[in-house]
Amino acid sequence: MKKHILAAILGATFALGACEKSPVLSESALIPLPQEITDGSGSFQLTSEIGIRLIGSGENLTRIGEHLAEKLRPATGFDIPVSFDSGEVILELTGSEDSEGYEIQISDTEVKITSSGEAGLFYGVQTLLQLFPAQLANTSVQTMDWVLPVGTIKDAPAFGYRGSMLDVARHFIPVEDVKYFIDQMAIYKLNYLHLHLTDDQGWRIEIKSWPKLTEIGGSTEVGGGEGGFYTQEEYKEIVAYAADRFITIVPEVDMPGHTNSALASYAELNPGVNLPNGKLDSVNHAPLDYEMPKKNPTASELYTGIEVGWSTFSTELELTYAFVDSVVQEISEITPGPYFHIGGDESHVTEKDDYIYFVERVQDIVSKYGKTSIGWDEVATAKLLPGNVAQFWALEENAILAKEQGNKVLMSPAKKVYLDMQYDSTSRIGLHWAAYIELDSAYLWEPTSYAKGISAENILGVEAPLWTETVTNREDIDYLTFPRLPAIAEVAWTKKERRNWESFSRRIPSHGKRWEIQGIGFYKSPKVNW
Ligand code: TNX
Repeated sequence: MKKHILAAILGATFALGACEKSPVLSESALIPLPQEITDGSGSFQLTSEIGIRLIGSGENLTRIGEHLAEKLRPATGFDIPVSFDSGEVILELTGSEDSEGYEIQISDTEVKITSSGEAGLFYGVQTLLQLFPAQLANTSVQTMDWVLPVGTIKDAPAFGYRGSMLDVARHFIPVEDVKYFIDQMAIYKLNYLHLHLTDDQGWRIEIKSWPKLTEIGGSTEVGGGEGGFYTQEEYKEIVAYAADRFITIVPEVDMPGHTNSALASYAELNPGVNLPNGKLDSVNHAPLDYEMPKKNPTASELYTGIEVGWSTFSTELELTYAFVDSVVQEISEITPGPYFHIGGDESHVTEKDDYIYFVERVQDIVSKYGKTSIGWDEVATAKLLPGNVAQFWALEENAILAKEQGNKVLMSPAKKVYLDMQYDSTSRIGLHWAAYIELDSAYLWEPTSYAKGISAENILGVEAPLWTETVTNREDIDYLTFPRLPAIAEVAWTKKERRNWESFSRRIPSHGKRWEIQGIGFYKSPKVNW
């Protein structure tokens, strides 16, 4: 009798084991999908004895190893030492290039990630982390087998610029939430975070020579909340935090439109200004020699609504350029990345000629401080400096103007990648002036054929902006960002031949599980079987 029970138990256990499919590498829920995946047979199991071994040299190699260990430790409960001596999970840096490509080889005894660049190694780590079961996202120990399928992955991105944008002006986003967003971007191999630092409703970055920008201009936001701003120290902290995750910050000062917060901070920036003795009274501002306008200066009112296109800098006022010079200088000095975004969108109340004159002068200022300008697509109506970039959001004809000047285009078509667009008419927040953007719509477009006349060689990359007129906190960010940001990350990383909505919709639920574990309130798109 006893024998029979034992046999039954054994049989049942065996049958259960046989039913449980061991994971297959090419069926893993990787986002963005790697270029090449080759299946092997067998599996690698992470045990409590496991260590991470580093091979090569590079100032960030240890940090990348630690990053991996820190992600593996909480849920596995294993020690996972990182060393140059031994370990079954190997990170090998084979060069000192800024390569973003990598290779992963998994056998039943070893996992090895190889890249000739630190960024590539970091991306290999992100891929490896996604190969583990979703339970890895837990912060407490989970008793389970941590098994990886055997095989090989070879990967590299389609585009070198894969970005997102946070509008920290309409609603201020605190440093902690920006860092949180950076963490999420890193998981999906995005490498540029554009910060929209100024707009009509708020000025969010300390400028030491123009302190009222943040004192006054930073004091409110859409809806009349208290606003806020980053000190230069805090901005540097964001820059460093992003750099640790191979993400470059692109600061934007939007001008000549979208400038009410500056105009409300300094009366003398408004047209009709009359400065004492024709000189600036602040020690920090360069003295000016030009004809003084007649009228007394009046600062504009702070603005907390969401209309666009009604403010403008005074393009004929010399002080405007002295102002822009200081702002660009101070921000450039604390920005290691190559780009400075000058905005340039929706300047509906700036005369066309004045607009062109302004954009061209500001480009020169940016270039003087060693940066490359990016501007919203309207800037292509001016003569762009070589290397400068037009960010396509609305008008194809502007993208073509950029191309005809030999300049590159950054693809941010509002109808596809504007994260502030509602998913459908029932979405609790968001706008819909460009489109309703369901998950499949955000996924199903191809940068190299989206805008007529703009093909691969004209494109710098892809960026998904999150405008924040309706976004007030982290829950709002999560709701609009997930799951669309991973979809757009795949558009930017994975070559078009490899992309497929069916496949994406099968991979995304595993990410949903991770978000659930982490308390990320994502949008459960009805297009996906979560
Ligand atoms: C258009 S896109 C804008 C922003 C708004 C956004 C809202 C662009 C360059 N300008 O000022 O925040 O629409 O969706």
